[in-house]
Amino acid sequence: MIKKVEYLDLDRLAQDIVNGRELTDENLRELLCLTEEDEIQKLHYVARKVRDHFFGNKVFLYSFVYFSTHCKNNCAFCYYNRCNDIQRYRLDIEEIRNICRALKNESIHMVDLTMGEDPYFHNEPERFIDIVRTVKDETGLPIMISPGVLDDKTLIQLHENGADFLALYQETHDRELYRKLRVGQSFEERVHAREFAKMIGYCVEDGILTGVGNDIESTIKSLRGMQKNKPDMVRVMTFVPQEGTPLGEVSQESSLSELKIISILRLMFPDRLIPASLDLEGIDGMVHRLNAGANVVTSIIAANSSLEGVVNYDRNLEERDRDPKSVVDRLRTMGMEPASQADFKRIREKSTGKPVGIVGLPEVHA
Ligand code: SAM
Ligand code: MD0
Ligand code: SF4
Repeated sequence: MIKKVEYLDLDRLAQDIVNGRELTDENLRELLCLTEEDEIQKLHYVARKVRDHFFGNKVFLYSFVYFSTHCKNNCAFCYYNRCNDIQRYRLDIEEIRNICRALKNESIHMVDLTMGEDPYFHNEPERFIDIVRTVKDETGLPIMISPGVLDDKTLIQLHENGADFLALYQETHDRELYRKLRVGQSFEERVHAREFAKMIGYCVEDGILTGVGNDIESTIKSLRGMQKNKPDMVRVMTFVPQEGTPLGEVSQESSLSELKIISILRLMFPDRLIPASLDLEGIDGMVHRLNAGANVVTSIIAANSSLEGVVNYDRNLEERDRDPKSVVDRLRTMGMEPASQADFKRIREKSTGKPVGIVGLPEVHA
């Protein structure tokens, strides 16, 4: 599909995708198997053409607030799994309020409130609802929640109190691999939480890991699995082995596979949000991910913050360099710039099918 295709044809291929052409499994297989640098660059070129058709040079920026690193689960890939003997923290409401005050003056489109499946909040959801309400009151910004699996009632209450976006990544839609990664966690419950959230008016993000034992066929299963749930945002992250975890000794894959999958995600989800996470390779890594077709920058953390990311490429560095200003400065060198909040509102309204911020089931279009 990409092999031996000249740039002229690539523009036509990009136009076909914009016009609704769907990739077959055979196309996916061929793209995932690309190894020649010039063919991979053509894939990235087509992905950028498609992205630029829908978003121009505009990028969305999410601030990342990991407010509790306690977790009752033991995901084999995660530094914060309950069996890992690490320092953990849980922010109180005043610490969160202070973070919000700093956030207000930055060109951020959404605040991502993330936690481990911390029993302090999971057993008393009102505590989390209170945080969401506080962040909404303090910033007035759209809020993404990344809390792990929550029941329907709690998802409704959170949405009623200001949660706009649910991030809940399946990691893989290959059930056998899922069992090895999200140990002891229900595959169906995770899928249901995203489907229910979508139904009651959230925008939803699904994501997969690569370099975690996923072969080509497993990756195709995951790409199709994400497509089925019609997410508003889709991501892929390279698995980064974490000290003290069951997969800690696995050798880390280069980001080439992640970059290929970002471009493939762009061709499969042409008008959706696709992140370049700073968590993996910081701002230099952001450039490659945007050039592969991403259009969101996530895991933005203030320069003086001591908060964790999730993978934390900069855990042992003196200074964080993933603050909003550093991100925007680098975007500008690429001829890109932050989108407006109005752009973001339009995207969320298009996804939810109703004015954002209104709670309740979307009206059914006859
Ligand atoms: N506890 C919540 C959950 O598990 O959904 C939120 C925590 S954070 C958003 C978890 C996500 O970060 C995982 O779903 C995974 O995609 C990513 N992640 C965690 N550990 C990782 C690692 N070592 N390498 C790459 N991605 C990782
Ligand atoms: C990121 N550290 O985007 C964040 C995290 C959670 N919704 C996102 C994985 O890399
Ligand atoms: Fe806990 Fe989430 Fe990490 Fe799994 S990925 S161990 S649920 S914080």
